[in-house]
Amino acid sequence: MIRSRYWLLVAIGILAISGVVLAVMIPLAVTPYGAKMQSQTLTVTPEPVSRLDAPGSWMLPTSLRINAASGSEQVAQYLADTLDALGGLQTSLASAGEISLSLEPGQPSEGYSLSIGQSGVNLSASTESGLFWGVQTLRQLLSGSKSEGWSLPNTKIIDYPRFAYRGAMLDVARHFFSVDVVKKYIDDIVLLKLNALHLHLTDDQGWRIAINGWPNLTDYGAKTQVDGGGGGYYSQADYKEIVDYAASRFVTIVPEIDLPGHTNAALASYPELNCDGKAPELYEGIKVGFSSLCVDKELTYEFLQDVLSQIAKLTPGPYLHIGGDEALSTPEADYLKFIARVSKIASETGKTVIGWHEMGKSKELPEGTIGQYWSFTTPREDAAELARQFISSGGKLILSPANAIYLDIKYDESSQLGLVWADGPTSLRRSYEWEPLAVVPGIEESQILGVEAPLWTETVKTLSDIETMAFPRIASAAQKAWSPKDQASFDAFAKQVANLGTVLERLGIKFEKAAGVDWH
Ligand code: TNX
Repeated sequence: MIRSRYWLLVAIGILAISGVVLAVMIPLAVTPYGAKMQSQTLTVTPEPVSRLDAPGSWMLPTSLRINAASGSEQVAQYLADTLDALGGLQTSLASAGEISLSLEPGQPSEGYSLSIGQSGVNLSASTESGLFWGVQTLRQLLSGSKSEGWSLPNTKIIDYPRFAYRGAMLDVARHFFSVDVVKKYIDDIVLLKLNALHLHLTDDQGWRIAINGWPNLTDYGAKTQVDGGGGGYYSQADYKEIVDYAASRFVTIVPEIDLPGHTNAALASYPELNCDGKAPELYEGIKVGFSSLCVDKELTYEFLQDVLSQIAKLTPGPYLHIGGDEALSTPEADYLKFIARVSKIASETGKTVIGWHEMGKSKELPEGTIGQYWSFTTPREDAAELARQFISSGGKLILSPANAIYLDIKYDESSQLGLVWADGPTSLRRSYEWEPLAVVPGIEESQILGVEAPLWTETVKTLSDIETMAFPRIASAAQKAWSPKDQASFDAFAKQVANLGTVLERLGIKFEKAAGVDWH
């Protein structure tokens, strides 16, 4: 009797203790990647470094005040505009508020910490860029509607990027895109905390930036694009407008003048740039590797001195990209002579030079030249060796593995847009399942500057085409670039992407309902 009562008490005790433990654990349950039981649909992409949810959510008052610490007014205004655009809220900047932005030293570069609770939102960072990325997290955590109001889940997030360079590339040469389209793409990519936009400004099909002293480049060489339809170019004032807009979104513009191949538009504009003095026809097809600047003419270097110094002067960011890819009609010895000379001209502008990985053939690269790797996630031919050459000359790598994050490759056989090389089609799964450190054997984490997702535009003609090819695969590139090394499985990532789809829809960003995602 006494014994059985004893066991009954023990059993009740165990039940009571486990009940308390469960009650505490369930609301706080954290998966290794931070997705919570309570708010599983309100995931953030790229996945934050750490996240701890609490039960419940905070309803935003319709009349909302943001308290912006001095130095953070620009980000606060961006947040206010973003919130007001949802509908149903009226946001103002004030000396006290439900949302507070503060600048405090001590957090990692571009990092932020965010806490959402019953009294509102606290966002802090060491720099404005950190606050800006924290605001992007907030945008993805919002749920609700204009009529029912908006809420944010109770949570604490600590977050910072794995890599300093997180890029997208837009080819404005194969098809030209207006200043407004480029600005919209900048607005789109910051949602994923990308901080660089590489503009491929020149190619065989068109020269897209005005250069003082060389008017034919734009009067003539900009009039074409793939399959006709006119082309176009940026005046220097247009380009300035783009770099300024990008800077207001903490995005660095990386200009590329592709040399010595991919230069038919320039060669067509100036006969004297050709070795035989004869200008080729303008070109509107999609072949590569048939054009080359004349390596032995002094005029070539006078031309490039003008081009590169003017572009450098117009560009506030630290980088100048000089291409160097697919120079298939430049003999190897000429290529080496040319790269040594032009990379020196480029670095004398004061910028850090970037080149596609073929430039690693040169043993005379300026110290610190960055290589952009575009072979596959498992390197083909001598790509890894060429990439390592940049490391040997004190530089780092930007990784753009073509079989994973070339956004111009078809999603599947039925895709209307896109090309099919690079082992394509490229599913969302394939864009996600790779690890930056495993691409080029023999390099270290610190030798990777970052990750960039290029969008070549042979088949891409409009903003809607751009967005559909980029989203959602660009989210894979963003997660590789931002989130810590041991990343969520594809299945967990697919859940994030499903939530991202809701956010994209709310923001009016087009996307492909790619296979592998249970779209809401
Ligand atoms: C390769 S990869 C290119 C581009 C093409 C692209 C199409 C590289 C540096 N160059 O010229 O547009 O493939 O996917």
